[in-house]
Amino acid sequence: MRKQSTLLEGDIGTDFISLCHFIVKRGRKAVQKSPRQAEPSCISRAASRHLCPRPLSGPEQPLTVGERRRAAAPPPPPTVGGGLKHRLSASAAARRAASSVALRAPAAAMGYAAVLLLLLMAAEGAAAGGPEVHSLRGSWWLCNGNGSLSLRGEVPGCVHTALHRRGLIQDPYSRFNDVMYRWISLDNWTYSRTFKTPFDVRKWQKVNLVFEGVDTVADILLNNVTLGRTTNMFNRYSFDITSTIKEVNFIQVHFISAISYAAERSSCHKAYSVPPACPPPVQKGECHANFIRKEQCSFSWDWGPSFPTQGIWKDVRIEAYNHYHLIYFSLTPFFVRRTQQWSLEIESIFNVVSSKPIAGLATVNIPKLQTQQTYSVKLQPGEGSIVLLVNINKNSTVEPWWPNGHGKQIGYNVTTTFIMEAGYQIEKISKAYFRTVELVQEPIPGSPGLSFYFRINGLPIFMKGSNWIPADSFQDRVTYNTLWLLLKSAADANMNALRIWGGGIYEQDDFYDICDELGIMIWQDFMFACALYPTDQDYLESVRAEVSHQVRRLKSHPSVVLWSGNNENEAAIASNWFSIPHADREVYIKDYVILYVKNIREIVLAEDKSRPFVVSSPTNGLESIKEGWLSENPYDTHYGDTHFYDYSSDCWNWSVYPKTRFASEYGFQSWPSFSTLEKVSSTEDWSYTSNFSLHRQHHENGNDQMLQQIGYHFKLPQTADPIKKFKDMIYLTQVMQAQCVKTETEFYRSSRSEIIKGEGHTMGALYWQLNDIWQAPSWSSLEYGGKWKLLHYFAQNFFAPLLPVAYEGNGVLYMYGISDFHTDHKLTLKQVIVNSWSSLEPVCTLVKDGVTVKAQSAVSIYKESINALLERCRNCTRKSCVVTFYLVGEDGLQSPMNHHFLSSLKDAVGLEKTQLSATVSQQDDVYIFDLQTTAIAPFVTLDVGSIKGRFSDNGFLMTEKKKVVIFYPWEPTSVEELEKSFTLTSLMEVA
Ligand code: BMA
Repeated sequence: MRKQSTLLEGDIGTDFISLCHFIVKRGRKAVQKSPRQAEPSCISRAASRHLCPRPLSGPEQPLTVGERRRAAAPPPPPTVGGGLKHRLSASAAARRAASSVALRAPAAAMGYAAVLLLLLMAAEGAAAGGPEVHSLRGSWWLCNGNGSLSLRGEVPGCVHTALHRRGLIQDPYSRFNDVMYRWISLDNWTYSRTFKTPFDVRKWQKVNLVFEGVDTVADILLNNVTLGRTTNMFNRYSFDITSTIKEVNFIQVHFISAISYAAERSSCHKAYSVPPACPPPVQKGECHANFIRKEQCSFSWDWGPSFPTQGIWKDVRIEAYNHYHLIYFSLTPFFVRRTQQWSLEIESIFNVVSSKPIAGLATVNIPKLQTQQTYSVKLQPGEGSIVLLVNINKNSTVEPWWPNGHGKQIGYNVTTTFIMEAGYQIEKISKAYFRTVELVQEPIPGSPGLSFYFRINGLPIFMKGSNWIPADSFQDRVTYNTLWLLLKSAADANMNALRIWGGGIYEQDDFYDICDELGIMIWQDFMFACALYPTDQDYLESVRAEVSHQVRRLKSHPSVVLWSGNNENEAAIASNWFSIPHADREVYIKDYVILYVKNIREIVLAEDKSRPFVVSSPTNGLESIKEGWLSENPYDTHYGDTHFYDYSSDCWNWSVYPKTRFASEYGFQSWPSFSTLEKVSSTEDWSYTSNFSLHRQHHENGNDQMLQQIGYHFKLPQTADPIKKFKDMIYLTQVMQAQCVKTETEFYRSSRSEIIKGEGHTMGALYWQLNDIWQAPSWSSLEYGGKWKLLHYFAQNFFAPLLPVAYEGNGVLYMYGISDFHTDHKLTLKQVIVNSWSSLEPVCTLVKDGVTVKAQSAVSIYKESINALLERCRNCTRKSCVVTFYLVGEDGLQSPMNHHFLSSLKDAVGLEKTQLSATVSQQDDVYIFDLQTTAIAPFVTLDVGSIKGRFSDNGFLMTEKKKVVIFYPWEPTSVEELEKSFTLTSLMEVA
């Protein structure tokens, strides 16, 4: 990058900041100083919990003194990751593998008498006696550290949402509230409630209190007995409460401020510092996020606010059972090349209470694939896994799961039944998806280095998509509908992949279910980003449990195609973002390898052999491994993936972009639309230079960078009307962003099939970033609330399966035909139309028949010198004409219309003020916008304010008198409502 900021020297003991985006080749990461943090004490500070009153009237009756069923024993240590902690050691894993083999014995090996007996038991109702599950979701009491605030709050939920719902604070996203409400995260809150045990506890051998997610550091008490402490929001915690539970119970979850905890952990790490200490001041965030296993961006990011929440953010329940209990259940497919047969690995992880092994039968039935197999199994006391290897009937045709645009997303119903000699029968009904995934890193003829691409079901797939960040600072506001709208929008824009970025969260189950359904491949980062991390024993233990839990939870999803250790941490060390003195480097390299290679990678490989793993993004992949897991230059275009940002070069100039193997991050900022900002701002905020506009911009110089980029090709608004000026600026930032990301993405897609000077073979374009966490300027293409920015409409086109792309080099206009189709297509390049800006009638057209665009390739389809073209189209100059073009094939096959500007639009000659008009009508569930123009209009934009929905096209170049645009509403609306909110803009309206 042309990074303007300079690197300030400092030793590691100084508080640091990291700017987490960075630019390849062109510079180093900017590091700035920030005020030193107050030194916290190393003594664990208990929250002021005694001040927190017990509820007098809670969601249920206040606690009465009840009989404790058993004498209160000292609390057992909590088990994390579903109580499977001990199984993570290498020897334990080996033991498990050995026992798994024994369990694969077919039922025939078991005596027939025993089989019969078990089946009889099943018939006689062994199904009875299954576990009792009692949810503790719902209304809890919340109170702050000194007891001055006490209120009801929902679980799952967090303190901020509870305060807002009760009217005690305003919308935290409004105006400057992120900094005003800092006190909420600095306080130590307590969640509590009473509950009656809805079953007779004497009937159960084991009762557990299970938290699917606690955010983050909290002491858990039941009936005033401390059960343990949670310290990792990504873990599942299970506490044995068999001897603590009573008929009526009082549960307390005493939180400690995540900010104070992180500071304390950092100050206790005395041997050496683990930078960065603090985010840059422009982010208005909190320090030491890397010392707490919590959503890293909740301490602020360059697109997001600082809301380090406290709360019980996932399900919490009581589970009571006898004999055994199923904790995890997963299905992973494998294709056995030797036999050309699919197999399914079904892994069940049990907790067995009985002191003796429990034998039984497991039956797997996949009716559609005429596959049924029965196995004799034996559950050993304690925790352990059963692995069933199901060979799919060779005579059945298995339809594989395909990414969006490449085929269907077929899944098969699988019923797995466990009938055991003791206890109850378990029947699991699930879906199995069959697909293979390989990350191909092999030599490419004519190029140094290695390829880096995904082969799905044996077919190379170009990954098209973007990067996902958390959809809200308050996860309890993220509903199924929120996720569906965002992910469907990704699929509708022809995306087939998203990277879940490592500074956020492992997403909720619904997210992955929707991706399975829509064919969106997931590149899943582990949650480490833009920082170095500690590796002390308890931290590592916590991470190990987290990784194992998340892999077990997610590995059945066909959408997940890659595990990736972290975001940019290989680069952080390699490019020395944190100015680590050379002599100290080894310590950090060692920690890096311990964390991502010796722990995370080992666990992932042991838990899931069905998908690839890379240690970082960006990385050089195999080359990084060769260089000791850290490459000298992880941005090398000949290996792995790259992240690339350059805000100062003219983004229309494709020659600035790296001809990489895989572009996993790149992008430009824009502002969200006025209707989105209006909800969280006041009239005085509505200017590009207001305090509000500065406050919301978390990326150093972000607003100026946008201005600079706009200035290359567009005139800035001059109007005296301040609100119009603000709206025009917003519009221009969106036009600029859409055009920049279009140019860059088209460059990556065009580079798919060629090697030039050893570079190329690009097989992925994931721009930064898909969605927003709040209403602020960012790199996103979808605004907070789901509204499509112009970039998203452009993405729909630039990710189209069939696309012609134009670019200039040395005065020559080249066109490429890009196809993601599985078969070759004979097409017509129809047409290259040249329009003069001043007329809706084309000056000249060119039709080129018999253009072959091979399956899954990018090929050159047209070449003409600009001078020849201008000459051919009489009276044209670079400034007075524009080129549009598209591809047409048989059976209605058609690419989107694309265009190429021959000069900057600020220099265009002949562009006139247009009279744009539209009429709206309803047709079934959609609305039709009939547009008319009196002259060519660039970047025509339809907007219906806050009415939820999207248009079929937007931000287009209108070169014909009429155009029909469809509006797909996401909630009920009417012609009248649409007309009221409707505005129509083009570049010519910016004055
Ligand atoms: C990348 C990401 C994020 C960041 C983005 C924009 O490096 O990994 O950390 O938000 O750049 O700066």
